[in-house]
Amino acid sequence: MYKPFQQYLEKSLFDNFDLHSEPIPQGLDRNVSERGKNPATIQSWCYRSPEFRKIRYTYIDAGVAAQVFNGVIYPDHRYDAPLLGIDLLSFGKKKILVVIDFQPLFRDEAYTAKYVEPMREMYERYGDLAQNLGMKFYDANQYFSKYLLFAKTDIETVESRVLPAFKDYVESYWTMIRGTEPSTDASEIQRIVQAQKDYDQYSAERDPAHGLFTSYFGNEWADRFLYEFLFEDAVPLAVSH
Ligand code: BLA
Repeated sequence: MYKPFQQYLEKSLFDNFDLHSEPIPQGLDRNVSERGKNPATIQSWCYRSPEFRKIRYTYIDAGVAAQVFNGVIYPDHRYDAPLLGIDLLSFGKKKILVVIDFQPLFRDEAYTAKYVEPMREMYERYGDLAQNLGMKFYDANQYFSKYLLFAKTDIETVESRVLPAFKDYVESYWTMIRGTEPSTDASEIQRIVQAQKDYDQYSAERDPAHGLFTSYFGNEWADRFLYEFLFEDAVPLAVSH
């Protein structure tokens, strides 16, 4: 159900950037589970380009039980720009949740003016997808912008509204990165390295998908997937889930 999103992203990436494939750790690029009622397949892709140090996305296809398209694009450390975050979820037709955001690395006023405020016009075109839903797992004030699209919706709206919004966010993310001057200052770059690392740590610790990965593929695989691929710059906590 989210395959058109993946196809669009892939084509737009290849059309706009000089992509190189990045290896995915052994056994994490693809897995198939026969545990559930429906067989579940998870598959991931990873690239880099001069502008982006890590482009990763994952598709989970468990038939009607689960369809997920999740991805994060990390700019090169010379750019303080937000990350592009995508989480499109569908569980058994009734529960469809879509999240698309330019995920800010910093929260100060200058940063917000530079990267978040320009999203406003685009955001306002999709008012129906900006539902102000409360967050259970994450803190909406950390690594989310106030112009994120976050909606509980249905299959028709995914096609008619979410896909156009997704394309708009993706294209304007490319425009944003092109308009950003890469830093050459070592201490500024170090600050960005740390902020992206903090994002991985925060995300790995909060990720609501660990249970989903465990139910299909087991706890060991779930831990590896989280800490060796999705959020590889995070350090596992001493106590596991
Ligand atoms: C919520 N994301 C969720 C949920 C799951 C996933 C299972 C909980 C849905 C629920 O029951 O309410 C799934 N997360 C995944 C999967 C992967 C993952 C499958 O990382 C990896 C393959 N999440 C992101 C990114 C964003 C994001 C990049 O990974 C940013 C756009 C947002 N996901 C996001 C938000 C919620 C969510 C805001 C709601 C969480 C909350 O209520 O706190």
